[in-house]
Amino acid sequence: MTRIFSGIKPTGHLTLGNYLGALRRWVEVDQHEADALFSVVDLHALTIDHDPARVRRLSRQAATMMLAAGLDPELCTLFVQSHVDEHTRLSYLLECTATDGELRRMIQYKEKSAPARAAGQSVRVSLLTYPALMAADILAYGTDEVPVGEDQTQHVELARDLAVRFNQRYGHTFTVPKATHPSVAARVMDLQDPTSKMGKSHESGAGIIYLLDDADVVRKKVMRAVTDSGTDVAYDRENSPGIANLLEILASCSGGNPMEPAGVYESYGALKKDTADAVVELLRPIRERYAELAADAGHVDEVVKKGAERARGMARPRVNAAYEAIGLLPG
Ligand code: AQP
Repeated sequence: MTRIFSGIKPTGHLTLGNYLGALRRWVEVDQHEADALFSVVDLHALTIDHDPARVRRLSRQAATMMLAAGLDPELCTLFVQSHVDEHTRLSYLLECTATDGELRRMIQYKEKSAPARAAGQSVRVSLLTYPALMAADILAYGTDEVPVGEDQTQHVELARDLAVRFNQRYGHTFTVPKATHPSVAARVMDLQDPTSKMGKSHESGAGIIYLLDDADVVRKKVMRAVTDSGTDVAYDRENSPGIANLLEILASCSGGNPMEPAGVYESYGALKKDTADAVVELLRPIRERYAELAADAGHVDEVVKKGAERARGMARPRVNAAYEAIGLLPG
């Protein structure tokens, strides 16, 4: 059976991008068809300035949201990354396999370190080494496939390179994984800036639809979405990114193709109204289930505790084998 690993970083409230780009497919397809592990990758939230209480709160919230969206602990393994030590144990070996040039080339590193430097702030070493930890998340489980949004492709490519290099140098230890993406909405864009992705840690939330936004807030955000000055509703990512983004969101919510509704609308307003309605309907059951689950934090804690035990059992033999292969004396 195909082994799948993917994760969500608790750096903000989960967004429509997280859902359409990743979570929905984990729920609808991956947990049914594969041996799937899904993790709240909390260690990755420590690579930038963070508030400890907020990270803890967002970690539980992310696990709750993953359950509310439909992950079923009977069908998949849901756990918190820091509860399974094998991730950090393996990460060090992969830092010893990667080069600093490789890590410096990562787009997310460049995008996140440049503004910090420009503002005279220091950059944490972990922001540079984060892809080695992400490679460890993936490789520890003998993962075949990593279902992610397009923004994560480069990191999965690095995990592939490190697996191949490690296997060549020290003997076959890791499965070489590949990234998979949804066919529509692999990159949901910010409604106020449709040339940048909808990211949960952006400071202004005006262009971001959070999964917990209520119907009125969703409607306001979609109706105020930035569009170009024309009137034609055509699917053209390059010249009309705002409209293309709305068409993708609408198609993704209703399971269609963004080209189809493009010809149907005669005004931007009508497209926005239908998109808002589709998003509201998509999120309604998730918000309702979230409210039930959030009232019982003990249940969520129990689910992730059991998930961590299962994950540990899966990761430990491979990580121990990697320690031995690289030349460390067994303890
Ligand atoms: N806008 C998006 N469109 C499609 N997919 C997306 N994902 C995130 N944003 C979009 C996918 O969601 C999964 C979990 O993402 P993550 O939490 O690991 O971190 P990220 O990719 O860095 O997401 P964010 O929301 O943009 O976080 P910040 O703002 O903290 O960097 C991944 O599969 C991701 O591809």
